[in-house]
Amino acid sequence: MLEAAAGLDSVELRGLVLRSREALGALPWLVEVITPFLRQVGESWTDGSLCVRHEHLATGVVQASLHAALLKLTGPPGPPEVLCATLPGEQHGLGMLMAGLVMAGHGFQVRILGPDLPTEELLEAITTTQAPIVALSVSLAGGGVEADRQIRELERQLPAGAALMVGGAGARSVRRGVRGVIYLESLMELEAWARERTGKAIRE
Ligand code: B12
Repeated sequence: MLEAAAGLDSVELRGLVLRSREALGALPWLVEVITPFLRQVGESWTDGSLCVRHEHLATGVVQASLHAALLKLTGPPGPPEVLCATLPGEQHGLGMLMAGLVMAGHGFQVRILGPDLPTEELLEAITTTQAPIVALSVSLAGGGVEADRQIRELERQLPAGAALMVGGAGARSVRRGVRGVIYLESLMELEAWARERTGKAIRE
């Protein structure tokens, strides 16, 4: 996959992504293929072996395949509902899509509100949908005291009955995190959380 990205071969990359999705279940695909691939892209970008154009092409292919997988899993409307987003200023949106996909696999009605979402927009969306879960993804680049401050402020303003879930490489790290927020370290932890909550195994 890295070779296809380096060669700007989006057709080959799309084929590899789709074939691995078909060969594996949703969770192993995300954990064993997509996550390491994105991390490799990040490392190659840092060491200069890939440039922005390669990263953008790779990200675009992955993003499209995650959206396609999400569409396939979307069932009839109804509870449990979840809103997925990232904090203002956070442009890394793939973790949010991956978390959404795991939850959709468990029968959650997932609404993707996208990255870099203003707090007031998110609060309006929670009020409109009355979703009980709001899942946020915080990247390595986005995590830190400012993200914690935004999360604390959001938690304080949440309507009754709504809970905030936060994950991603920058979500908490060594920081203590914000009281009242559900922190989950990985997609595996999310899968276990969703299984316990719904009593259902993940749909493929
Ligand atoms: C693609 C990418 C971008 C794209 C994002 C496009 C998009 N549509 O998402 C763009 C080009 C926008 C971008 C920009 C930047 N990026 Co960037 N990016 C990446 C890259 C290659 C992949 C990101 C990704 O999707 N990762 C997905 C997974 C792999 O991330 P994860 O957070 O570990 O999440 C996993 C789990 O924690 C969990 N999870 C995630 N979210 C959630 C949520 C819940 C609820 C749960 C339960 C679980 C969960 O599931 C994930 C999969 O297993 C990473 C490399 C990397 N290692 O991640 C760099 C990386 C994150 N970026 C980096 C940097 C520096 C930047 C910029 C500052 C660069 C710049 N100078 O402009 C900007 C910042 C933009 C901003 N303000 O947000 C650095 C951060 C380093 C650091 N320590 O700060 C990284 C690590 C690259 C590197 N090696 O240097 N980036």
